[in-house]
Amino acid sequence: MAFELPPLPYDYDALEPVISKETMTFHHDKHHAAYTAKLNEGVEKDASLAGKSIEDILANISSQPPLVRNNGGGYWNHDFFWKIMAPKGSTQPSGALKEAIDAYGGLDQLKEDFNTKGAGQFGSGWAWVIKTADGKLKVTSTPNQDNPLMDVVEDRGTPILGNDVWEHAYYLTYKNDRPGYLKAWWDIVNWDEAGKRFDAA
Ligand code: MN3
Repeated sequence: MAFELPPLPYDYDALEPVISKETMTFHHDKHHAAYTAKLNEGVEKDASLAGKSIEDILANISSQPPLVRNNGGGYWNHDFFWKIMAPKGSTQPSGALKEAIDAYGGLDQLKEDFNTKGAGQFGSGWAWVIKTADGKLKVTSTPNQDNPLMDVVEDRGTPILGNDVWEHAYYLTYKNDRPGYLKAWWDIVNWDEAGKRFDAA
């Protein structure tokens, strides 16, 4: 059974002006579609992967070639990314996640640390907020399409938030201003979805 490109949970222009319709269209229809197709190529080459969930594959990614690591990561990361965004200003942190953010040092501190990680990630990659095994929030980053579910990364945990800092995620609008993109992105966080993931982790 092949992995399928999940549809966006909103219209292509739903995240404007933070992320443009043009960026969303290329990012989903071209980039995410390509990761999905190449993941399926990798799965077809390895019978032991047949029927496995993407989460199972990622948890044992150290046994996989770069084709599966890069595209399995890209497949999962973008599905997660679409879901943890929502139209500008539509949600606010609440519940147990808000309490964890307060324990972390507050939302301003979380944003500052996340933006610093995202801006400092050399080349392409992702900035993350994860829930660690002790139930706390931690800010991390990973290169390329690696993510905190993989057994090859230093900081493992359940992703609560993640931002794509590959140039394809922002260059059409922000050009080389990655920090400006990171700052604006907080306006389109889907805090309801992030809270559900925090509760379930
Ligand atoms: Mn991307």
